[in-house]
Amino acid sequence: MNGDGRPDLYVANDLDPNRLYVNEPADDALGFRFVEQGHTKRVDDPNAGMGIAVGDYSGDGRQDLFVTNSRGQLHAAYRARPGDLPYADARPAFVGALGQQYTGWGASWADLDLDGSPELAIANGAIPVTSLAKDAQRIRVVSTDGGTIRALDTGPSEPRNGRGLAVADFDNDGDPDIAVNSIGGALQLFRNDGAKGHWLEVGGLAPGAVVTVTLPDGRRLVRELHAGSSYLSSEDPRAGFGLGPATRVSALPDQSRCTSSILSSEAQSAGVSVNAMSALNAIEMARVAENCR
Ligand SMILES: [Ca+2]
Ligand SMILES: [Ca+2]
Ligand SMILES: [Ca+2]
Ligand SMILES: [Ca+2]
Repeated sequence: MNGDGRPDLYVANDLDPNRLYVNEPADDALGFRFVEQGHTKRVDDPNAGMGIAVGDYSGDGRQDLFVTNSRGQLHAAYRARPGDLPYADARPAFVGALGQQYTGWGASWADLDLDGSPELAIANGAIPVTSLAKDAQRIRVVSTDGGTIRALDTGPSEPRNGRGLAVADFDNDGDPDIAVNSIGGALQLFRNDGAKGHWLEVGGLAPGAVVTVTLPDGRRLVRELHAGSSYLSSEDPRAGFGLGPATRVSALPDQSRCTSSILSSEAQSAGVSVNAMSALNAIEMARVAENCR
């Protein structure tokens, strides 16, 4: 959360305010302690927090927070700011696209159309569940292009009593796909078809690792690898990037403690050959990660 290389904990906390436990060094056998800073950093939303999505929707390289809440409450959204500044309240940017009629659960950022800007997918389902049919709600997806949050058409998806939501490129064709589990319903697997952009998938790194991809126009895409985010779910262990029309990028994995390791990997990325690029990068990234241990 504060970019110091020590993993922190952010907790969506249902009936209590969300908590932020910042990891600080301690002079004892454990070597660290957690200091609660939810209020100080202004991320202590008191609503019915369920799922957490972490991603840089604002495009400044800093990881922002989105937390799903219940019907009638605004979902919590926090934009990271530089240095020690508290997070900015980004709820007003999202409410126009998401409204307050849905109860949100799992949530994940992913660049679904591979254009270099992330989308946010949210599983929904009303509570308390009194009727599986009546309480079912559709998955929602918003785009963030140009800093404006817009609702996207999710097509003819069946409403479900959605809970967990996980993003992974399950068919390994470069675009992120979405799985949603639900109460009293079958798993939904949304295969992503038609994304036009080029892409890069970086594997072989541990959760907490940060990968930065620099596009030819200088724009930086920063992804942090997570395990167990969203809600009752976990993500693809690879970091996926949509590159838009770019066919050459540089990628830099950074595990923070590893300040002496620098990798600038340039490779061709076009059409099907991008798979070879991903494999090449995965090997190089794994080597850098090994050096960092
Ligand atoms: Ca930290
Ligand atoms: Ca950001
Ligand atoms: Ca996109
Ligand atoms: Ca896919």
